[in-house]
Formats: sequence, structure tokens, C-alpha cells
Amino acid sequence: MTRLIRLVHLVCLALLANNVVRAESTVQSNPITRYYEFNVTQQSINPDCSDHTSPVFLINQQMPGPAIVANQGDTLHIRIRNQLSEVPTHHHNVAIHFHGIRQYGSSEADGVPYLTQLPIRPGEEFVHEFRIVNQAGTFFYHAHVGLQEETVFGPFIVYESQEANPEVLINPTGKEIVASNHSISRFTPPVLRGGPFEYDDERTLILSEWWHRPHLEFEKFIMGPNFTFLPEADSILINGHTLHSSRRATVAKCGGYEVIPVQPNKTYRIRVIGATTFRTLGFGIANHNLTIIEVDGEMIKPYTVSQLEVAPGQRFSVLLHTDQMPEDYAIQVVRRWSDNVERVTNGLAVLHYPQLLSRLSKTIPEANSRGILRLKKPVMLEAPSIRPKFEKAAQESPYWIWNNLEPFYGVDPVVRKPASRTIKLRSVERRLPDGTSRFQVNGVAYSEGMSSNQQPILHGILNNTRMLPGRYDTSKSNGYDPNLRTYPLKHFEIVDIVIQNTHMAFEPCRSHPWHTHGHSHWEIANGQGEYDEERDGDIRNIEHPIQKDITMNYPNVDPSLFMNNGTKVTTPVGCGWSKIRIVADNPGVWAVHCHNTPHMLMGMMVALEEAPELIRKIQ
Ligand SMILES: *[C@@H]1O[C@H](CO)[C@@H](O)[C@H](O)[C@H]1NC(C)=O
Ligand SMILES: *[C@@H]1O[C@H](CO)[C@@H](O)[C@H](O)[C@H]1NC(C)=O
Ligand SMILES: *[C@@H]1O[C@H](CO)[C@@H](O)[C@H](O)[C@H]1NC(C)=O
Ligand SMILES: *[C@@H]1O[C@H](CO)[C@@H](O)[C@H](O)[C@H]1NC(C)=O
Ligand SMILES: *[C@@H]1O[C@H](CO)[C@@H](O)[C@H](O)[C@H]1NC(C)=O
Ligand SMILES: *[C@@H]1O[C@H](CO)[C@@H](O)[C@H](O)[C@H]1NC(C)=O
Ligand SMILES: *[C@@H]1O[C@H](CO)[C@@H](O)[C@H](O)[C@H]1NC(C)=O
Ligand SMILES: [Cu+2]
Repeated sequence: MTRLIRLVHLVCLALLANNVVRAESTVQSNPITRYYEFNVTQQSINPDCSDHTSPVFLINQQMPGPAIVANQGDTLHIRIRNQLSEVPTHHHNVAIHFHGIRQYGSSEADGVPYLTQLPIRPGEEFVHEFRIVNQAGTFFYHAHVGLQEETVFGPFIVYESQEANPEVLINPTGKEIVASNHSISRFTPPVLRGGPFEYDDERTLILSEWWHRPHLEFEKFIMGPNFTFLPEADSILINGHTLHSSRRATVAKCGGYEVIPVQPNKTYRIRVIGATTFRTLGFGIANHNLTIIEVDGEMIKPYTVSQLEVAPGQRFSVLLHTDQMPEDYAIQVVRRWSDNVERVTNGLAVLHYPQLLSRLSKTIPEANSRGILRLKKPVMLEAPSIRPKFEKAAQESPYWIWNNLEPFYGVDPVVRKPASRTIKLRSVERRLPDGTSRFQVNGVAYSEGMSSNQQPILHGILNNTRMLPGRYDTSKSNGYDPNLRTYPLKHFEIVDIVIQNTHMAFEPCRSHPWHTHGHSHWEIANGQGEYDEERDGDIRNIEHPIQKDITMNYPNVDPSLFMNNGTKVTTPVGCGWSKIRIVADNPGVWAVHCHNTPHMLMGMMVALEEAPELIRKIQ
């Protein structure tokens, strides 16, 4: 939930006083349809109060974009309007993906250009309609074209029931609401319940990166012949802002650091969303431990840490107890898996206990141009001096605490079954003859539209113009169909995918957060060096696999592979692998890719073509 909505309902509470009847919070809400309207426009922003302003794409002129909020079982109706100007290049086309939403039976709403839809051209619109089936938790949405997601993203929160939903909507019609209709009254129930957990309230923190270099120019650099390495972001933003340099925080209209107001002696569910394009971050809040209770939409047995590792695309819910002295505490991020790069970042926000809030400003509601009530907030230009402590780079180790986490409701028995087959996706970074760099997966660097002659694969399936899989023997090509240029799956197959990381000997091995569309997956094994089916096929070294939609492929170098028989190896060697399992229970066309977006653009992506004959039958 965004700060804005939070403040709006604080205001409503204040204005409506105590004489309003609370909605029946113990009753499961009836599923409803929620309508959203996202207008994509170009605007210049300066979110880190630097001397640099860049033209970027925004949703409804906001960054982060408006929060999508729904209950499990609801239907979403999201209209995306591309209101950018027409340009001769494709660079003003847009498409929005709802990250972590499984889209059961609604592959066409997944938002991946040329797999599930055409990109939306300037002046056009596209409506995503889908039901949220059997999942709840913390999600987000982001652009799935180029590097647009740098600024086109926002939270997507799904409550498992009305008891977890802090915004009890009093809806006169009882059927349909416009979710952004602020004339609907909102209340905060006294206690919220998410799964087995109780908490007083919740807050959302969405982490992103900000480059002073314009995103189109940056994209050309990444894809072009002069690419060397990915430059650090100039700032890490928390809920869309920070200060580039605290010594120069004198920019007019500087929004300052994000302020997260809390009450003392309470328990908060803090939702942390890794909407970064590129970097994996350490996340901490000074003097406060964080108890993990949710990962990527799955409830976890409570596990307490002092910091999180947040890879691009990952989400966590943590419980935080406000048991410290009333003060300002820094919420901070640092780089992880950074090779030799400086680890500290300027990504800061403020956990703000109330004494200071009342000292700094009178909280007077004011209406903005659209009539939405806002609280005047204190603008904080100085970061709190109480900072979290972070691990040193040398203490970082592959797999972080992943093997200690356990699903709250038990491990799904499907992880103990034999797999129908194993697909190995081996990624290799190559410098091509034209000077460009590409990541090839099993020899193929994915590029938009390559599988379907610039037509969405799903359209070809739906209108019977695409060949069905099965004509080619894919057993020798790790499941890849060179004719369809996808990885076809049969309905209800249990498919293990080995994500194989490689590097050239003596060059760095990088981390890659892999994401599965249309499915959550279980990571069931991982290991060092190169995966060998015969030797490693039976390894199951993760005791309690949890269901998530991002798995970090960690660098895990096998030094013995550097030298082969005394000669220096000049071909890419394996430097760590992860085996993830999906059940092919969702016919559709699904992207599987590295969520480090520059890597994805450089080719680190494949398409699963799952039971297409069933999609066709439905029509
Ligand atoms: C989006 O643009 C349309 C057409 O200009 C306008 O009617 C509508 O109010 C806009 N919606 C938002 C949320 O800005
Ligand atoms: C907003 O809600 C009010 C009251 O519930 C209703 O009368 C009005 O029609 C709604 N507006 C829209 C645009 O749906
Ligand atoms: C690459 O760099 C060279 C040398 O600086 C320059 O001449 C060329 O225009 C650059 N190419 C692109 C595509 O930017
Ligand atoms: C928080 O609770 C503790 C123990 O119940 C109490 O001593 C303390 O005064 C409370 N602090 C605040 C700020 O209410
Ligand atoms: C955080 O947890 C550690 C380990 O359980 C404990 O030693 C420490 O006191 C806790 N810190 C706070 C601020 O609660
Ligand atoms: C089927 O869909 C493809 C892809 O959108 C399109 O090019 C083609 O014209 C369509 N064919 C028919 C017969 O509708
Ligand atoms: C070294 O290479 C030779 C020829 O390829 C091979 O016969 C021999 O077994 C290798 N020795 C080791 C220790 O791998
Ligand atoms: Cu990657």
C-alpha cells in the first residue's frame, strides 16, 4: 500500500471520528471486480534531489505507480493507455507485467510483448483482465519493455481475506467498486490477520534504482557495440525517493527521504519489494530485527534476521516490533554481490516514531488537484544518524539464509516426486563479431519477437495459425524446439529446470535472479561448478523448499574447473547451478528469465509454450 492511501485512510479515520460502524471483518469478502486505469505519459523528474532531471515514463504521473490492492479471488480489470508521443522507433511502445501473479487461465493478461500480446503503441490501449486465484501476498507490477521499468512500477498487494485487508471498504452497491474511488470510506480494523500472524498495521517499501543517464541512451549502450560493464545506479530509491547527496539537499521542491511513521509498542507487517532493475540489495532498519513471514506470496515459519537480501523481483513481508526509544531510525540498503564496487549506497528512508512527527509538523489534511486528501508530511533532508549494521562483502555467501526458511503450511509433496524430465538452461556471455555482448541460453540469445515473426505467440495459438509442438524431437536439445523457438511443455508434466551459471576462467562469476512467469517454483537443489545430470541428478540439498517466483542463481565457482589437465581453459565453465521445479498446470506462453533486466535484454530469457492445444480448445 502506498503512503498516499495510508494517509488517506488516516485522514478518513480522523474525519469520520468514532461514530462509524466497522465493517464485518470476520466475514470473507465476496469477490469483486476492481477497476484500474493506468495512463502512461512522459515527464521529467528529479527523484533524488540532484542537479539532474530526466524525461521518463510514468503511470498516472507517479513513481511508484498507484498501488493495486485486491483480495484473493477478486477480478482485476486494468486498462493501460499509452499516451506517449509517436516516435519512429519502437521505443515508445509499452507493456505491463503483474509480477508473481500466476494468471491461471489468463496467459493473455501476463503483459509480455510478443509472447502474450503486442506491445501497446502510442495512442493505443490494452485491458488486462484476470482473477487472482489461490494466492495472496506481496507482488508488484512493472514495464516489460526495455529499461522502462526503471520508473514504470508499483506495488500490488493481495489480501488473503478481509481480515488481512487494512482498508475495509464500505461499498454501497456491494458489487463493484472503482478501486481508486476515494469517496469510499476506509477503516483500519483493530488487528490484522495474515495467515497465522497478527499485526497492528502494515507498510510497504518498494526499492528501485535511478540513473541520471536517460534510459533510452542507457539501453542503446547496453545493447550496442561499445558495451563494457553495467554502471552503478546514481541512487537507490525507497518508495520513489532519496537524496543523491545529503550535502546538496537544497533543491527546490525536494521531497526529502521517505518517512515511514509508526506508533510505539506495535507490530507492523513491512512489505519489502525488490523493484530494482539490476542490483541485489542488503536491506536493514537500524535497531530493529526483521522477522520474515512471507516470501513471494508464500507464508513462512517466522525467521528473524537483522538484514534481508533483496534481489530484483523478490518480495518479503517481515514483522517489526516498535519496541525502541522514540527516535528516527535509518532504513537503509547496501549493494550485495557487488564484485569490487563500493558497497554503500545512498538508499535511505526514515522509520519515524510519533513524538518527532508531532514536533515537526501539524498534520493538516489538504486536497490535491484531484481532490484526494493528503497529509502534509515533514520533509526530512537529513538522514537519521542511527544506521543499521551490514555484513561485510567477505561475509556474503551463496544461498544466504534460504536453506533455513520453511513454508508455514508445510512442504508441498510434489517436491518429493520424480520429475517428468529435466531441462538444463546454460547461460553464456559472449562478445559477438559486431562487438555487442549477448547472454546465450543453450546457444540462443532471446530477442523480442524472434519466436513468432513479430506476432504474439499466444495469438498464433488462439487462431490456429501456429504449429503445435511435437513435430521435433526435443530430447536432444534440452527441450528446446528450434522450429518454434520455445520450450514446449506437456500438460501436468513435473519439470525440473537447471539454471546453469557460467563464466570464463579467472573472470568474475555473476549472480542472476531467475523469474518464472505463470508459475511459482520450488528450488529443490543447488550446487557448485557445473551440473552433471548423471552425477548430480539426485541431489536434494534443500530441506524445506518454499514456493517462490525468483531464485537467485548464486556465483559458486569450482576452482578445479579453471585448469584442465594443466592447460588454461578458454571456454566458459560452470560456476554454480540451481534446480527449480514447476508443475505444468497452467496452459499458456510463459517467460522464464533473469530479472537483472540488462541481462534479460541481452538475451537471458526463454519462453515456455505450455499445453498450447488446451488453450486452443478453450476458444
Ligand atoms: C487517463 O486519460 C484519460 C484520457 O485522457 C482521462 O479521461 C482519464 O481521466 C485519465 N486517468 C487518470 C487516472 O489519469
Ligand atoms: C465513487 O463512489 C461513490 C460512492 O460510493 C459513487 O456514488 C460514485 O459513483 C463512485 N464513482 C465512480 C467513478 O465510480
Ligand atoms: C562506439 O565508440 C566509438 C569510438 O568512441 C564511436 O566512434 C562509435 O560511434 C560508438 N558506437 C556507438 C553505436 O555508440
Ligand atoms: C511500551 O510498552 C512498555 C512495556 O509494556 C512500557 O514500559 C513502555 O512505556 C511503552 N512505551 C510507550 C512509548 O508506550
Ligand atoms: C535481534 O536479534 C538478535 C538475535 O536474536 C538479538 O541478539 C538482538 O538483541 C535483537 N535486536 C533487537 C534490536 O531486538
Ligand atoms: C492470427 O494471429 C496472427 C498473430 O496475431 C495474425 O498475424 C494472423 O493474421 C491471424 N490469423 C488469422 C487467420 O486470424
Ligand atoms: C589429461 O588429458 C589426457 C588427454 O586428454 C587424458 O588422457 C588424461 O587422463 C588427463 N589427465 C587428467 C589428470 O585429467
Ligand atoms: Cu542475470
